Formats: sequence, C-alpha cells, structure tokens
Amino acid sequence: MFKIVNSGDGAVGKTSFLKRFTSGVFVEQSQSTIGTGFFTKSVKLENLDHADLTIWDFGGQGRFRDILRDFIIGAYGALLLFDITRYQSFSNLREWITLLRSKEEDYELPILLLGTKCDLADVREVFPEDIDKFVEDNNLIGYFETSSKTGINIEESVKFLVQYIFNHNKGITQHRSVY
Ligand code: G3D
Ligand code: MG
Repeated sequence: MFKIVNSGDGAVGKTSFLKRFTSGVFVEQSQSTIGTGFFTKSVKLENLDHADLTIWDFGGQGRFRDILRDFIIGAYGALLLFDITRYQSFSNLREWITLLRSKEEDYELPILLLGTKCDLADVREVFPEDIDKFVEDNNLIGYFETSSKTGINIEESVKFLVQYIFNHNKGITQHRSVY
C-alpha cells in the first residue's frame, strides 16, 4: 500500500481523473473539492502481483495549499495536472513543484505531469514545445495527455508513475517480492 498525491490548480480535472481511474466513469457534474479526500485502487504491475494505491486528492484553491505540505509526507510520488485549454493552469505549475518538493527528505519526489481534457485539443492553449521543455527543466519523470471524459491515458499514466516508483525504489520492490 502506498501513497500518491494528486495536485494542480482548481478545476483542471483532478477529482474527475481519480473518479475515472477508480470507478471507470466520467461524472459530468463535479463539485469543487474541499480540503482533501482520497481514493484507493489496486493496480497490476510488471514484476509484481499488484500494488495498492492510496491517492490523495487536493482542493486546488490557494487556501488549501498549506494543507498540501503536510499531506505530501509519506508520499512516494505525485501526479501534477494542468488543463491544456487553460494556459494559467500551466504557468502555475512551478509553484506546485516547489510545494511538492518542499519536504525534507533525501528522496526527490517523482512527479508525473498530466495535461488534462485532451478531448478539447481543438481549443488548446498549451503546446508540446513548451510542455517538453518544462518537463526537462524541472526534472519531471514524464508527460501524458489525458481525458477523463474519453478515458484516454488515465490508467496508463498512473501505472507509469507506479512502475517508475518501483523501479527506482529498491526498498519497496524487495519488500514486495519477499512477502
Ligand atoms: P478539480 O478536482 O481539479 O478541481 P474537477 O477538477 O474534476 O472538479 O473538474 C473541473 C471541471 O472540468 C468539471 O466541469 C469537469 O467536468 C471538467 N472536466 C474534468 N475532466 C475533463 C475532461 O477530461 N474533459 C472535459 N471536457 N472536461 C473535464 P464543470 O463544468 O463541472 O466545472
Ligand atoms: Mg477536485
């Protein structure tokens, strides 16, 4: 069982992403998330039976960001979401990265970047050149474009993050393969 955090500005689609990931449905009428909540799901991985995930979902509003600092304690990785149709949600990413990496541990938290709402790519405001550069400049582990509406890359992206965590954290792999 391990913990992942789900971060990014308000309304980028964090809660819709987790609902789609855990229950396979897109809930059209969403409510803005107050504080935090969490979702759990078991995923199948390459060298392993399964991994039990607890994914913490954050309210994106500024006043909840102080909470984030506490809740990232014990996290093995983070999903960082922006909305490809809203440039502002992309320009705020740096601030999120600073928060995610503010904990005092040797382990640099692996962060996977997700561009949400790719079903709306015809009204895109954020383009691949900028995204690629951002991923590289900030040492993120990768990038996926997702849509909770169509389901594209939802499961794939979470599995990518979890596989990365297992491949780079021998402690977990050994523990898991022994027991
Ligand atoms: P948040 O948890 O990051 O705050 P939500 O974001 O999951 O609450 O989603 C914010 C809005 O974006 C919601 O619309 C939701 O339906 C919409 N949304 C989320 N994911 C997608 C997607 O993949 N495609 C499209 N087209 N819309 C998406 P409302 O209208 O309720 O504000
Ligand atoms: Mg939410």
